[in-house]
Amino acid sequence: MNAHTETAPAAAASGGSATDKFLHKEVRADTSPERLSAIIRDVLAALFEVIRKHEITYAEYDALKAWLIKVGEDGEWPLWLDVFVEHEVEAVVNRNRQGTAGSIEGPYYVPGAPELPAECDLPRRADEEGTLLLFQGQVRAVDGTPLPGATIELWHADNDGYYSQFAEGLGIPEWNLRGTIVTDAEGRFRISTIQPAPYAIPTDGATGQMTIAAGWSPFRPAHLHLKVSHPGYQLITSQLYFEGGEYTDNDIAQATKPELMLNPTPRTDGGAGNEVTYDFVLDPE
Ligand code: MBD
Ligand code: FE
Repeated sequence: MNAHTETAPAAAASGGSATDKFLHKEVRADTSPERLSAIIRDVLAALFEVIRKHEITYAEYDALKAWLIKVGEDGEWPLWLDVFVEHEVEAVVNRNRQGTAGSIEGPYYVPGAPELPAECDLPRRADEEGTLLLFQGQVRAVDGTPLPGATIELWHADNDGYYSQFAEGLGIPEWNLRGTIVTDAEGRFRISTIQPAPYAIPTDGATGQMTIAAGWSPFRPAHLHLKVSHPGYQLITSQLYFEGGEYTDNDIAQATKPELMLNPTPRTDGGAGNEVTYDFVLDPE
């Protein structure tokens, strides 16, 4: 516990503010009426199967209605969908990748974070808590060619598991622990930040209430979020986790992968904190 935990944000101010952000996103799926019909029919068929299998009662049907209404009222549809559904979409969309594995984007990405040079400090408060982390590596193509001028969008939670712009009332600066890093002439980057804490789904909103009611853990393991891109290559959205960290084998969002584990070790160059190297490999378009 520390100063930042004293005013835990309400669900409406964390999971809920993801709805306000999402409503600014341009959404266009171009799904044909035939495809839409087939998808909806299959979704309903899967639901009917569950109703028959579990012999759903009218009380349970009404509880479902009440809960669905509350997810919307709490503004938690982006949170609920990204926690419980996105991993399956990610698996399908990225199934043929040769390069770095993908993982889910989650509800807390914000485009347009300040641009930073290859060697940089991710914006953080003067009194930012947490173990310092030097995160370095290289961006390459699948054929091994280094990619100078590649873009790494990096965002992550603070030492209490909160994201800037999604924790009203905590006074976290707008772009705290968010940045758009551009790789150097050799495709390398060297970013100084802190290690995030695990994330807990807010337990006062409909998503957390469902999770607790089912007896599930509301946690995600500590993670870094990334979008890595370069003209001529496919953008990859992924996450990196910390080997041996809490909840790495019990992620409520089922978004960990063995190839996305970091193993930071104490810095050997006299600098404080830990260092870790991770290289990204991009698939051609
Ligand atoms: C997160 O921080 C996150 O990454 C996901 C996928 C869902 C909820 C919170
Ligand atoms: Fe996250």
